Amino acid sequence: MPPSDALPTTGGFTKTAGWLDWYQGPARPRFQLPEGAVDAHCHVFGPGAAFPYAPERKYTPCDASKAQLFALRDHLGFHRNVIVQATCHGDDNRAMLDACQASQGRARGVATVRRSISDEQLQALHDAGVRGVRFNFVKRLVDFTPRDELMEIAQRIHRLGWHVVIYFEAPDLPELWDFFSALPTTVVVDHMGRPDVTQSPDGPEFGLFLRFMREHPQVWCKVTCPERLSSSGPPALHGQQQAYQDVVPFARRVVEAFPDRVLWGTDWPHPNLKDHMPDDGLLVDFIPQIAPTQALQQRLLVDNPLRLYWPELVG
Ligand code: 0GY
Repeated sequence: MPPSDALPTTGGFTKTAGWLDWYQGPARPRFQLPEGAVDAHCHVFGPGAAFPYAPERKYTPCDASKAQLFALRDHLGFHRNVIVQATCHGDDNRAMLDACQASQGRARGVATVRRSISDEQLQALHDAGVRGVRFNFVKRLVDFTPRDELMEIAQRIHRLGWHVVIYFEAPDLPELWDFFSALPTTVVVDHMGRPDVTQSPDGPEFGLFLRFMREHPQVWCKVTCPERLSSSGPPALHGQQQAYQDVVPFARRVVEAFPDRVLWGTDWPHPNLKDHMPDDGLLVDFIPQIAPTQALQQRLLVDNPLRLYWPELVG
C-alpha cells in the first residue's frame, strides 16, 4: 500500500487525517471476466481543482479521476462502469457527469438530487447517462433528509424509468422497511445492507434482509465490498487469496437465491477504509467464490447490469 500522503488532493483541499489512498498497482486478475462485464459500483473523487468537494462533506478524499477509473476498468477487464455519486460531492454531480460523458457510452451514473431540482435538470442528467438516484441512510456520511422529500424525488425519477439506490446499515432495516416498501421504483441495495458478518448468515439479522428481498421482487442487491464488510482483517495477515472469507457465505447466499437481481462492483476508490486498501485485481478474483458457475457470473456481471443501466442493448 502506498503511504497515505502518496496521492494529493488538488484545489486547496486537505485529505481527512488517516485517509487511505486507492492502491496504485493492482494485480491483473486470474479470473477472466465475461465479455462485456460491468463494474456496477465505483466512484470518482474530483479532482478537487476541477470539481470541488462539497462544503457539507463528511470526509475529504484523495483525488480519483475519470482517467484513473477508466485505466482501472481496462486493466481489470471490465467493459463498462456505473459511477455512483460519492457523498463528498453532495448533490453537485458534475464530476460523475463529466466521467459519464467522457466514457463514450461506457459509463452510466447514479446521482444525488434534492427536491429543488427542476424537470429540465433531471432530463439533462438523463441525457448525460444518469439512470438512478442514491438515498443514503448511513449517518456518518450524510445529514438527514426528510422522508417526504425522498418519496417526492422517487416519484419524479420513476417517470424517467430510473431506480433508487439505497445505502443503509443492517440494524436500521426494521425502521426503514416500510419506507423502502413504499418506493415506486426498482430499488438497489448497496453492499448487501451492510450485514455484521460476525453473525451467522442464518441468523436473524441477515435473515431479515433475505426476507426483505424475498418479499420485494423489485429489490436488487449489490454483492459488493467484502473488504468493507469483512472482520477478518487485512489480507496481509491472512494471505491475499484467502482474504474476506467471512463475507463469502453472505454474498453467495444472495447470488444463489436472487440470481437475476444482483450486481457486482469494485467500489473503487474505496472511501473510508480504515485499516487496509484492497488490491482491485484480487477483488475481481473474489467473484468466483460468490458466483461459482459461469451462468451465475454471466448474470451478475453482464446480463443484470445491462438490463438495469443499458436496457436499450438488451434484446
Ligand atoms: C461506498 C461506501 C461508503 C461511502 C460512500 O459516497 C460515499 O461517500 O459511498 C462508505 O463510507 O461506507 O459505497 O463507497
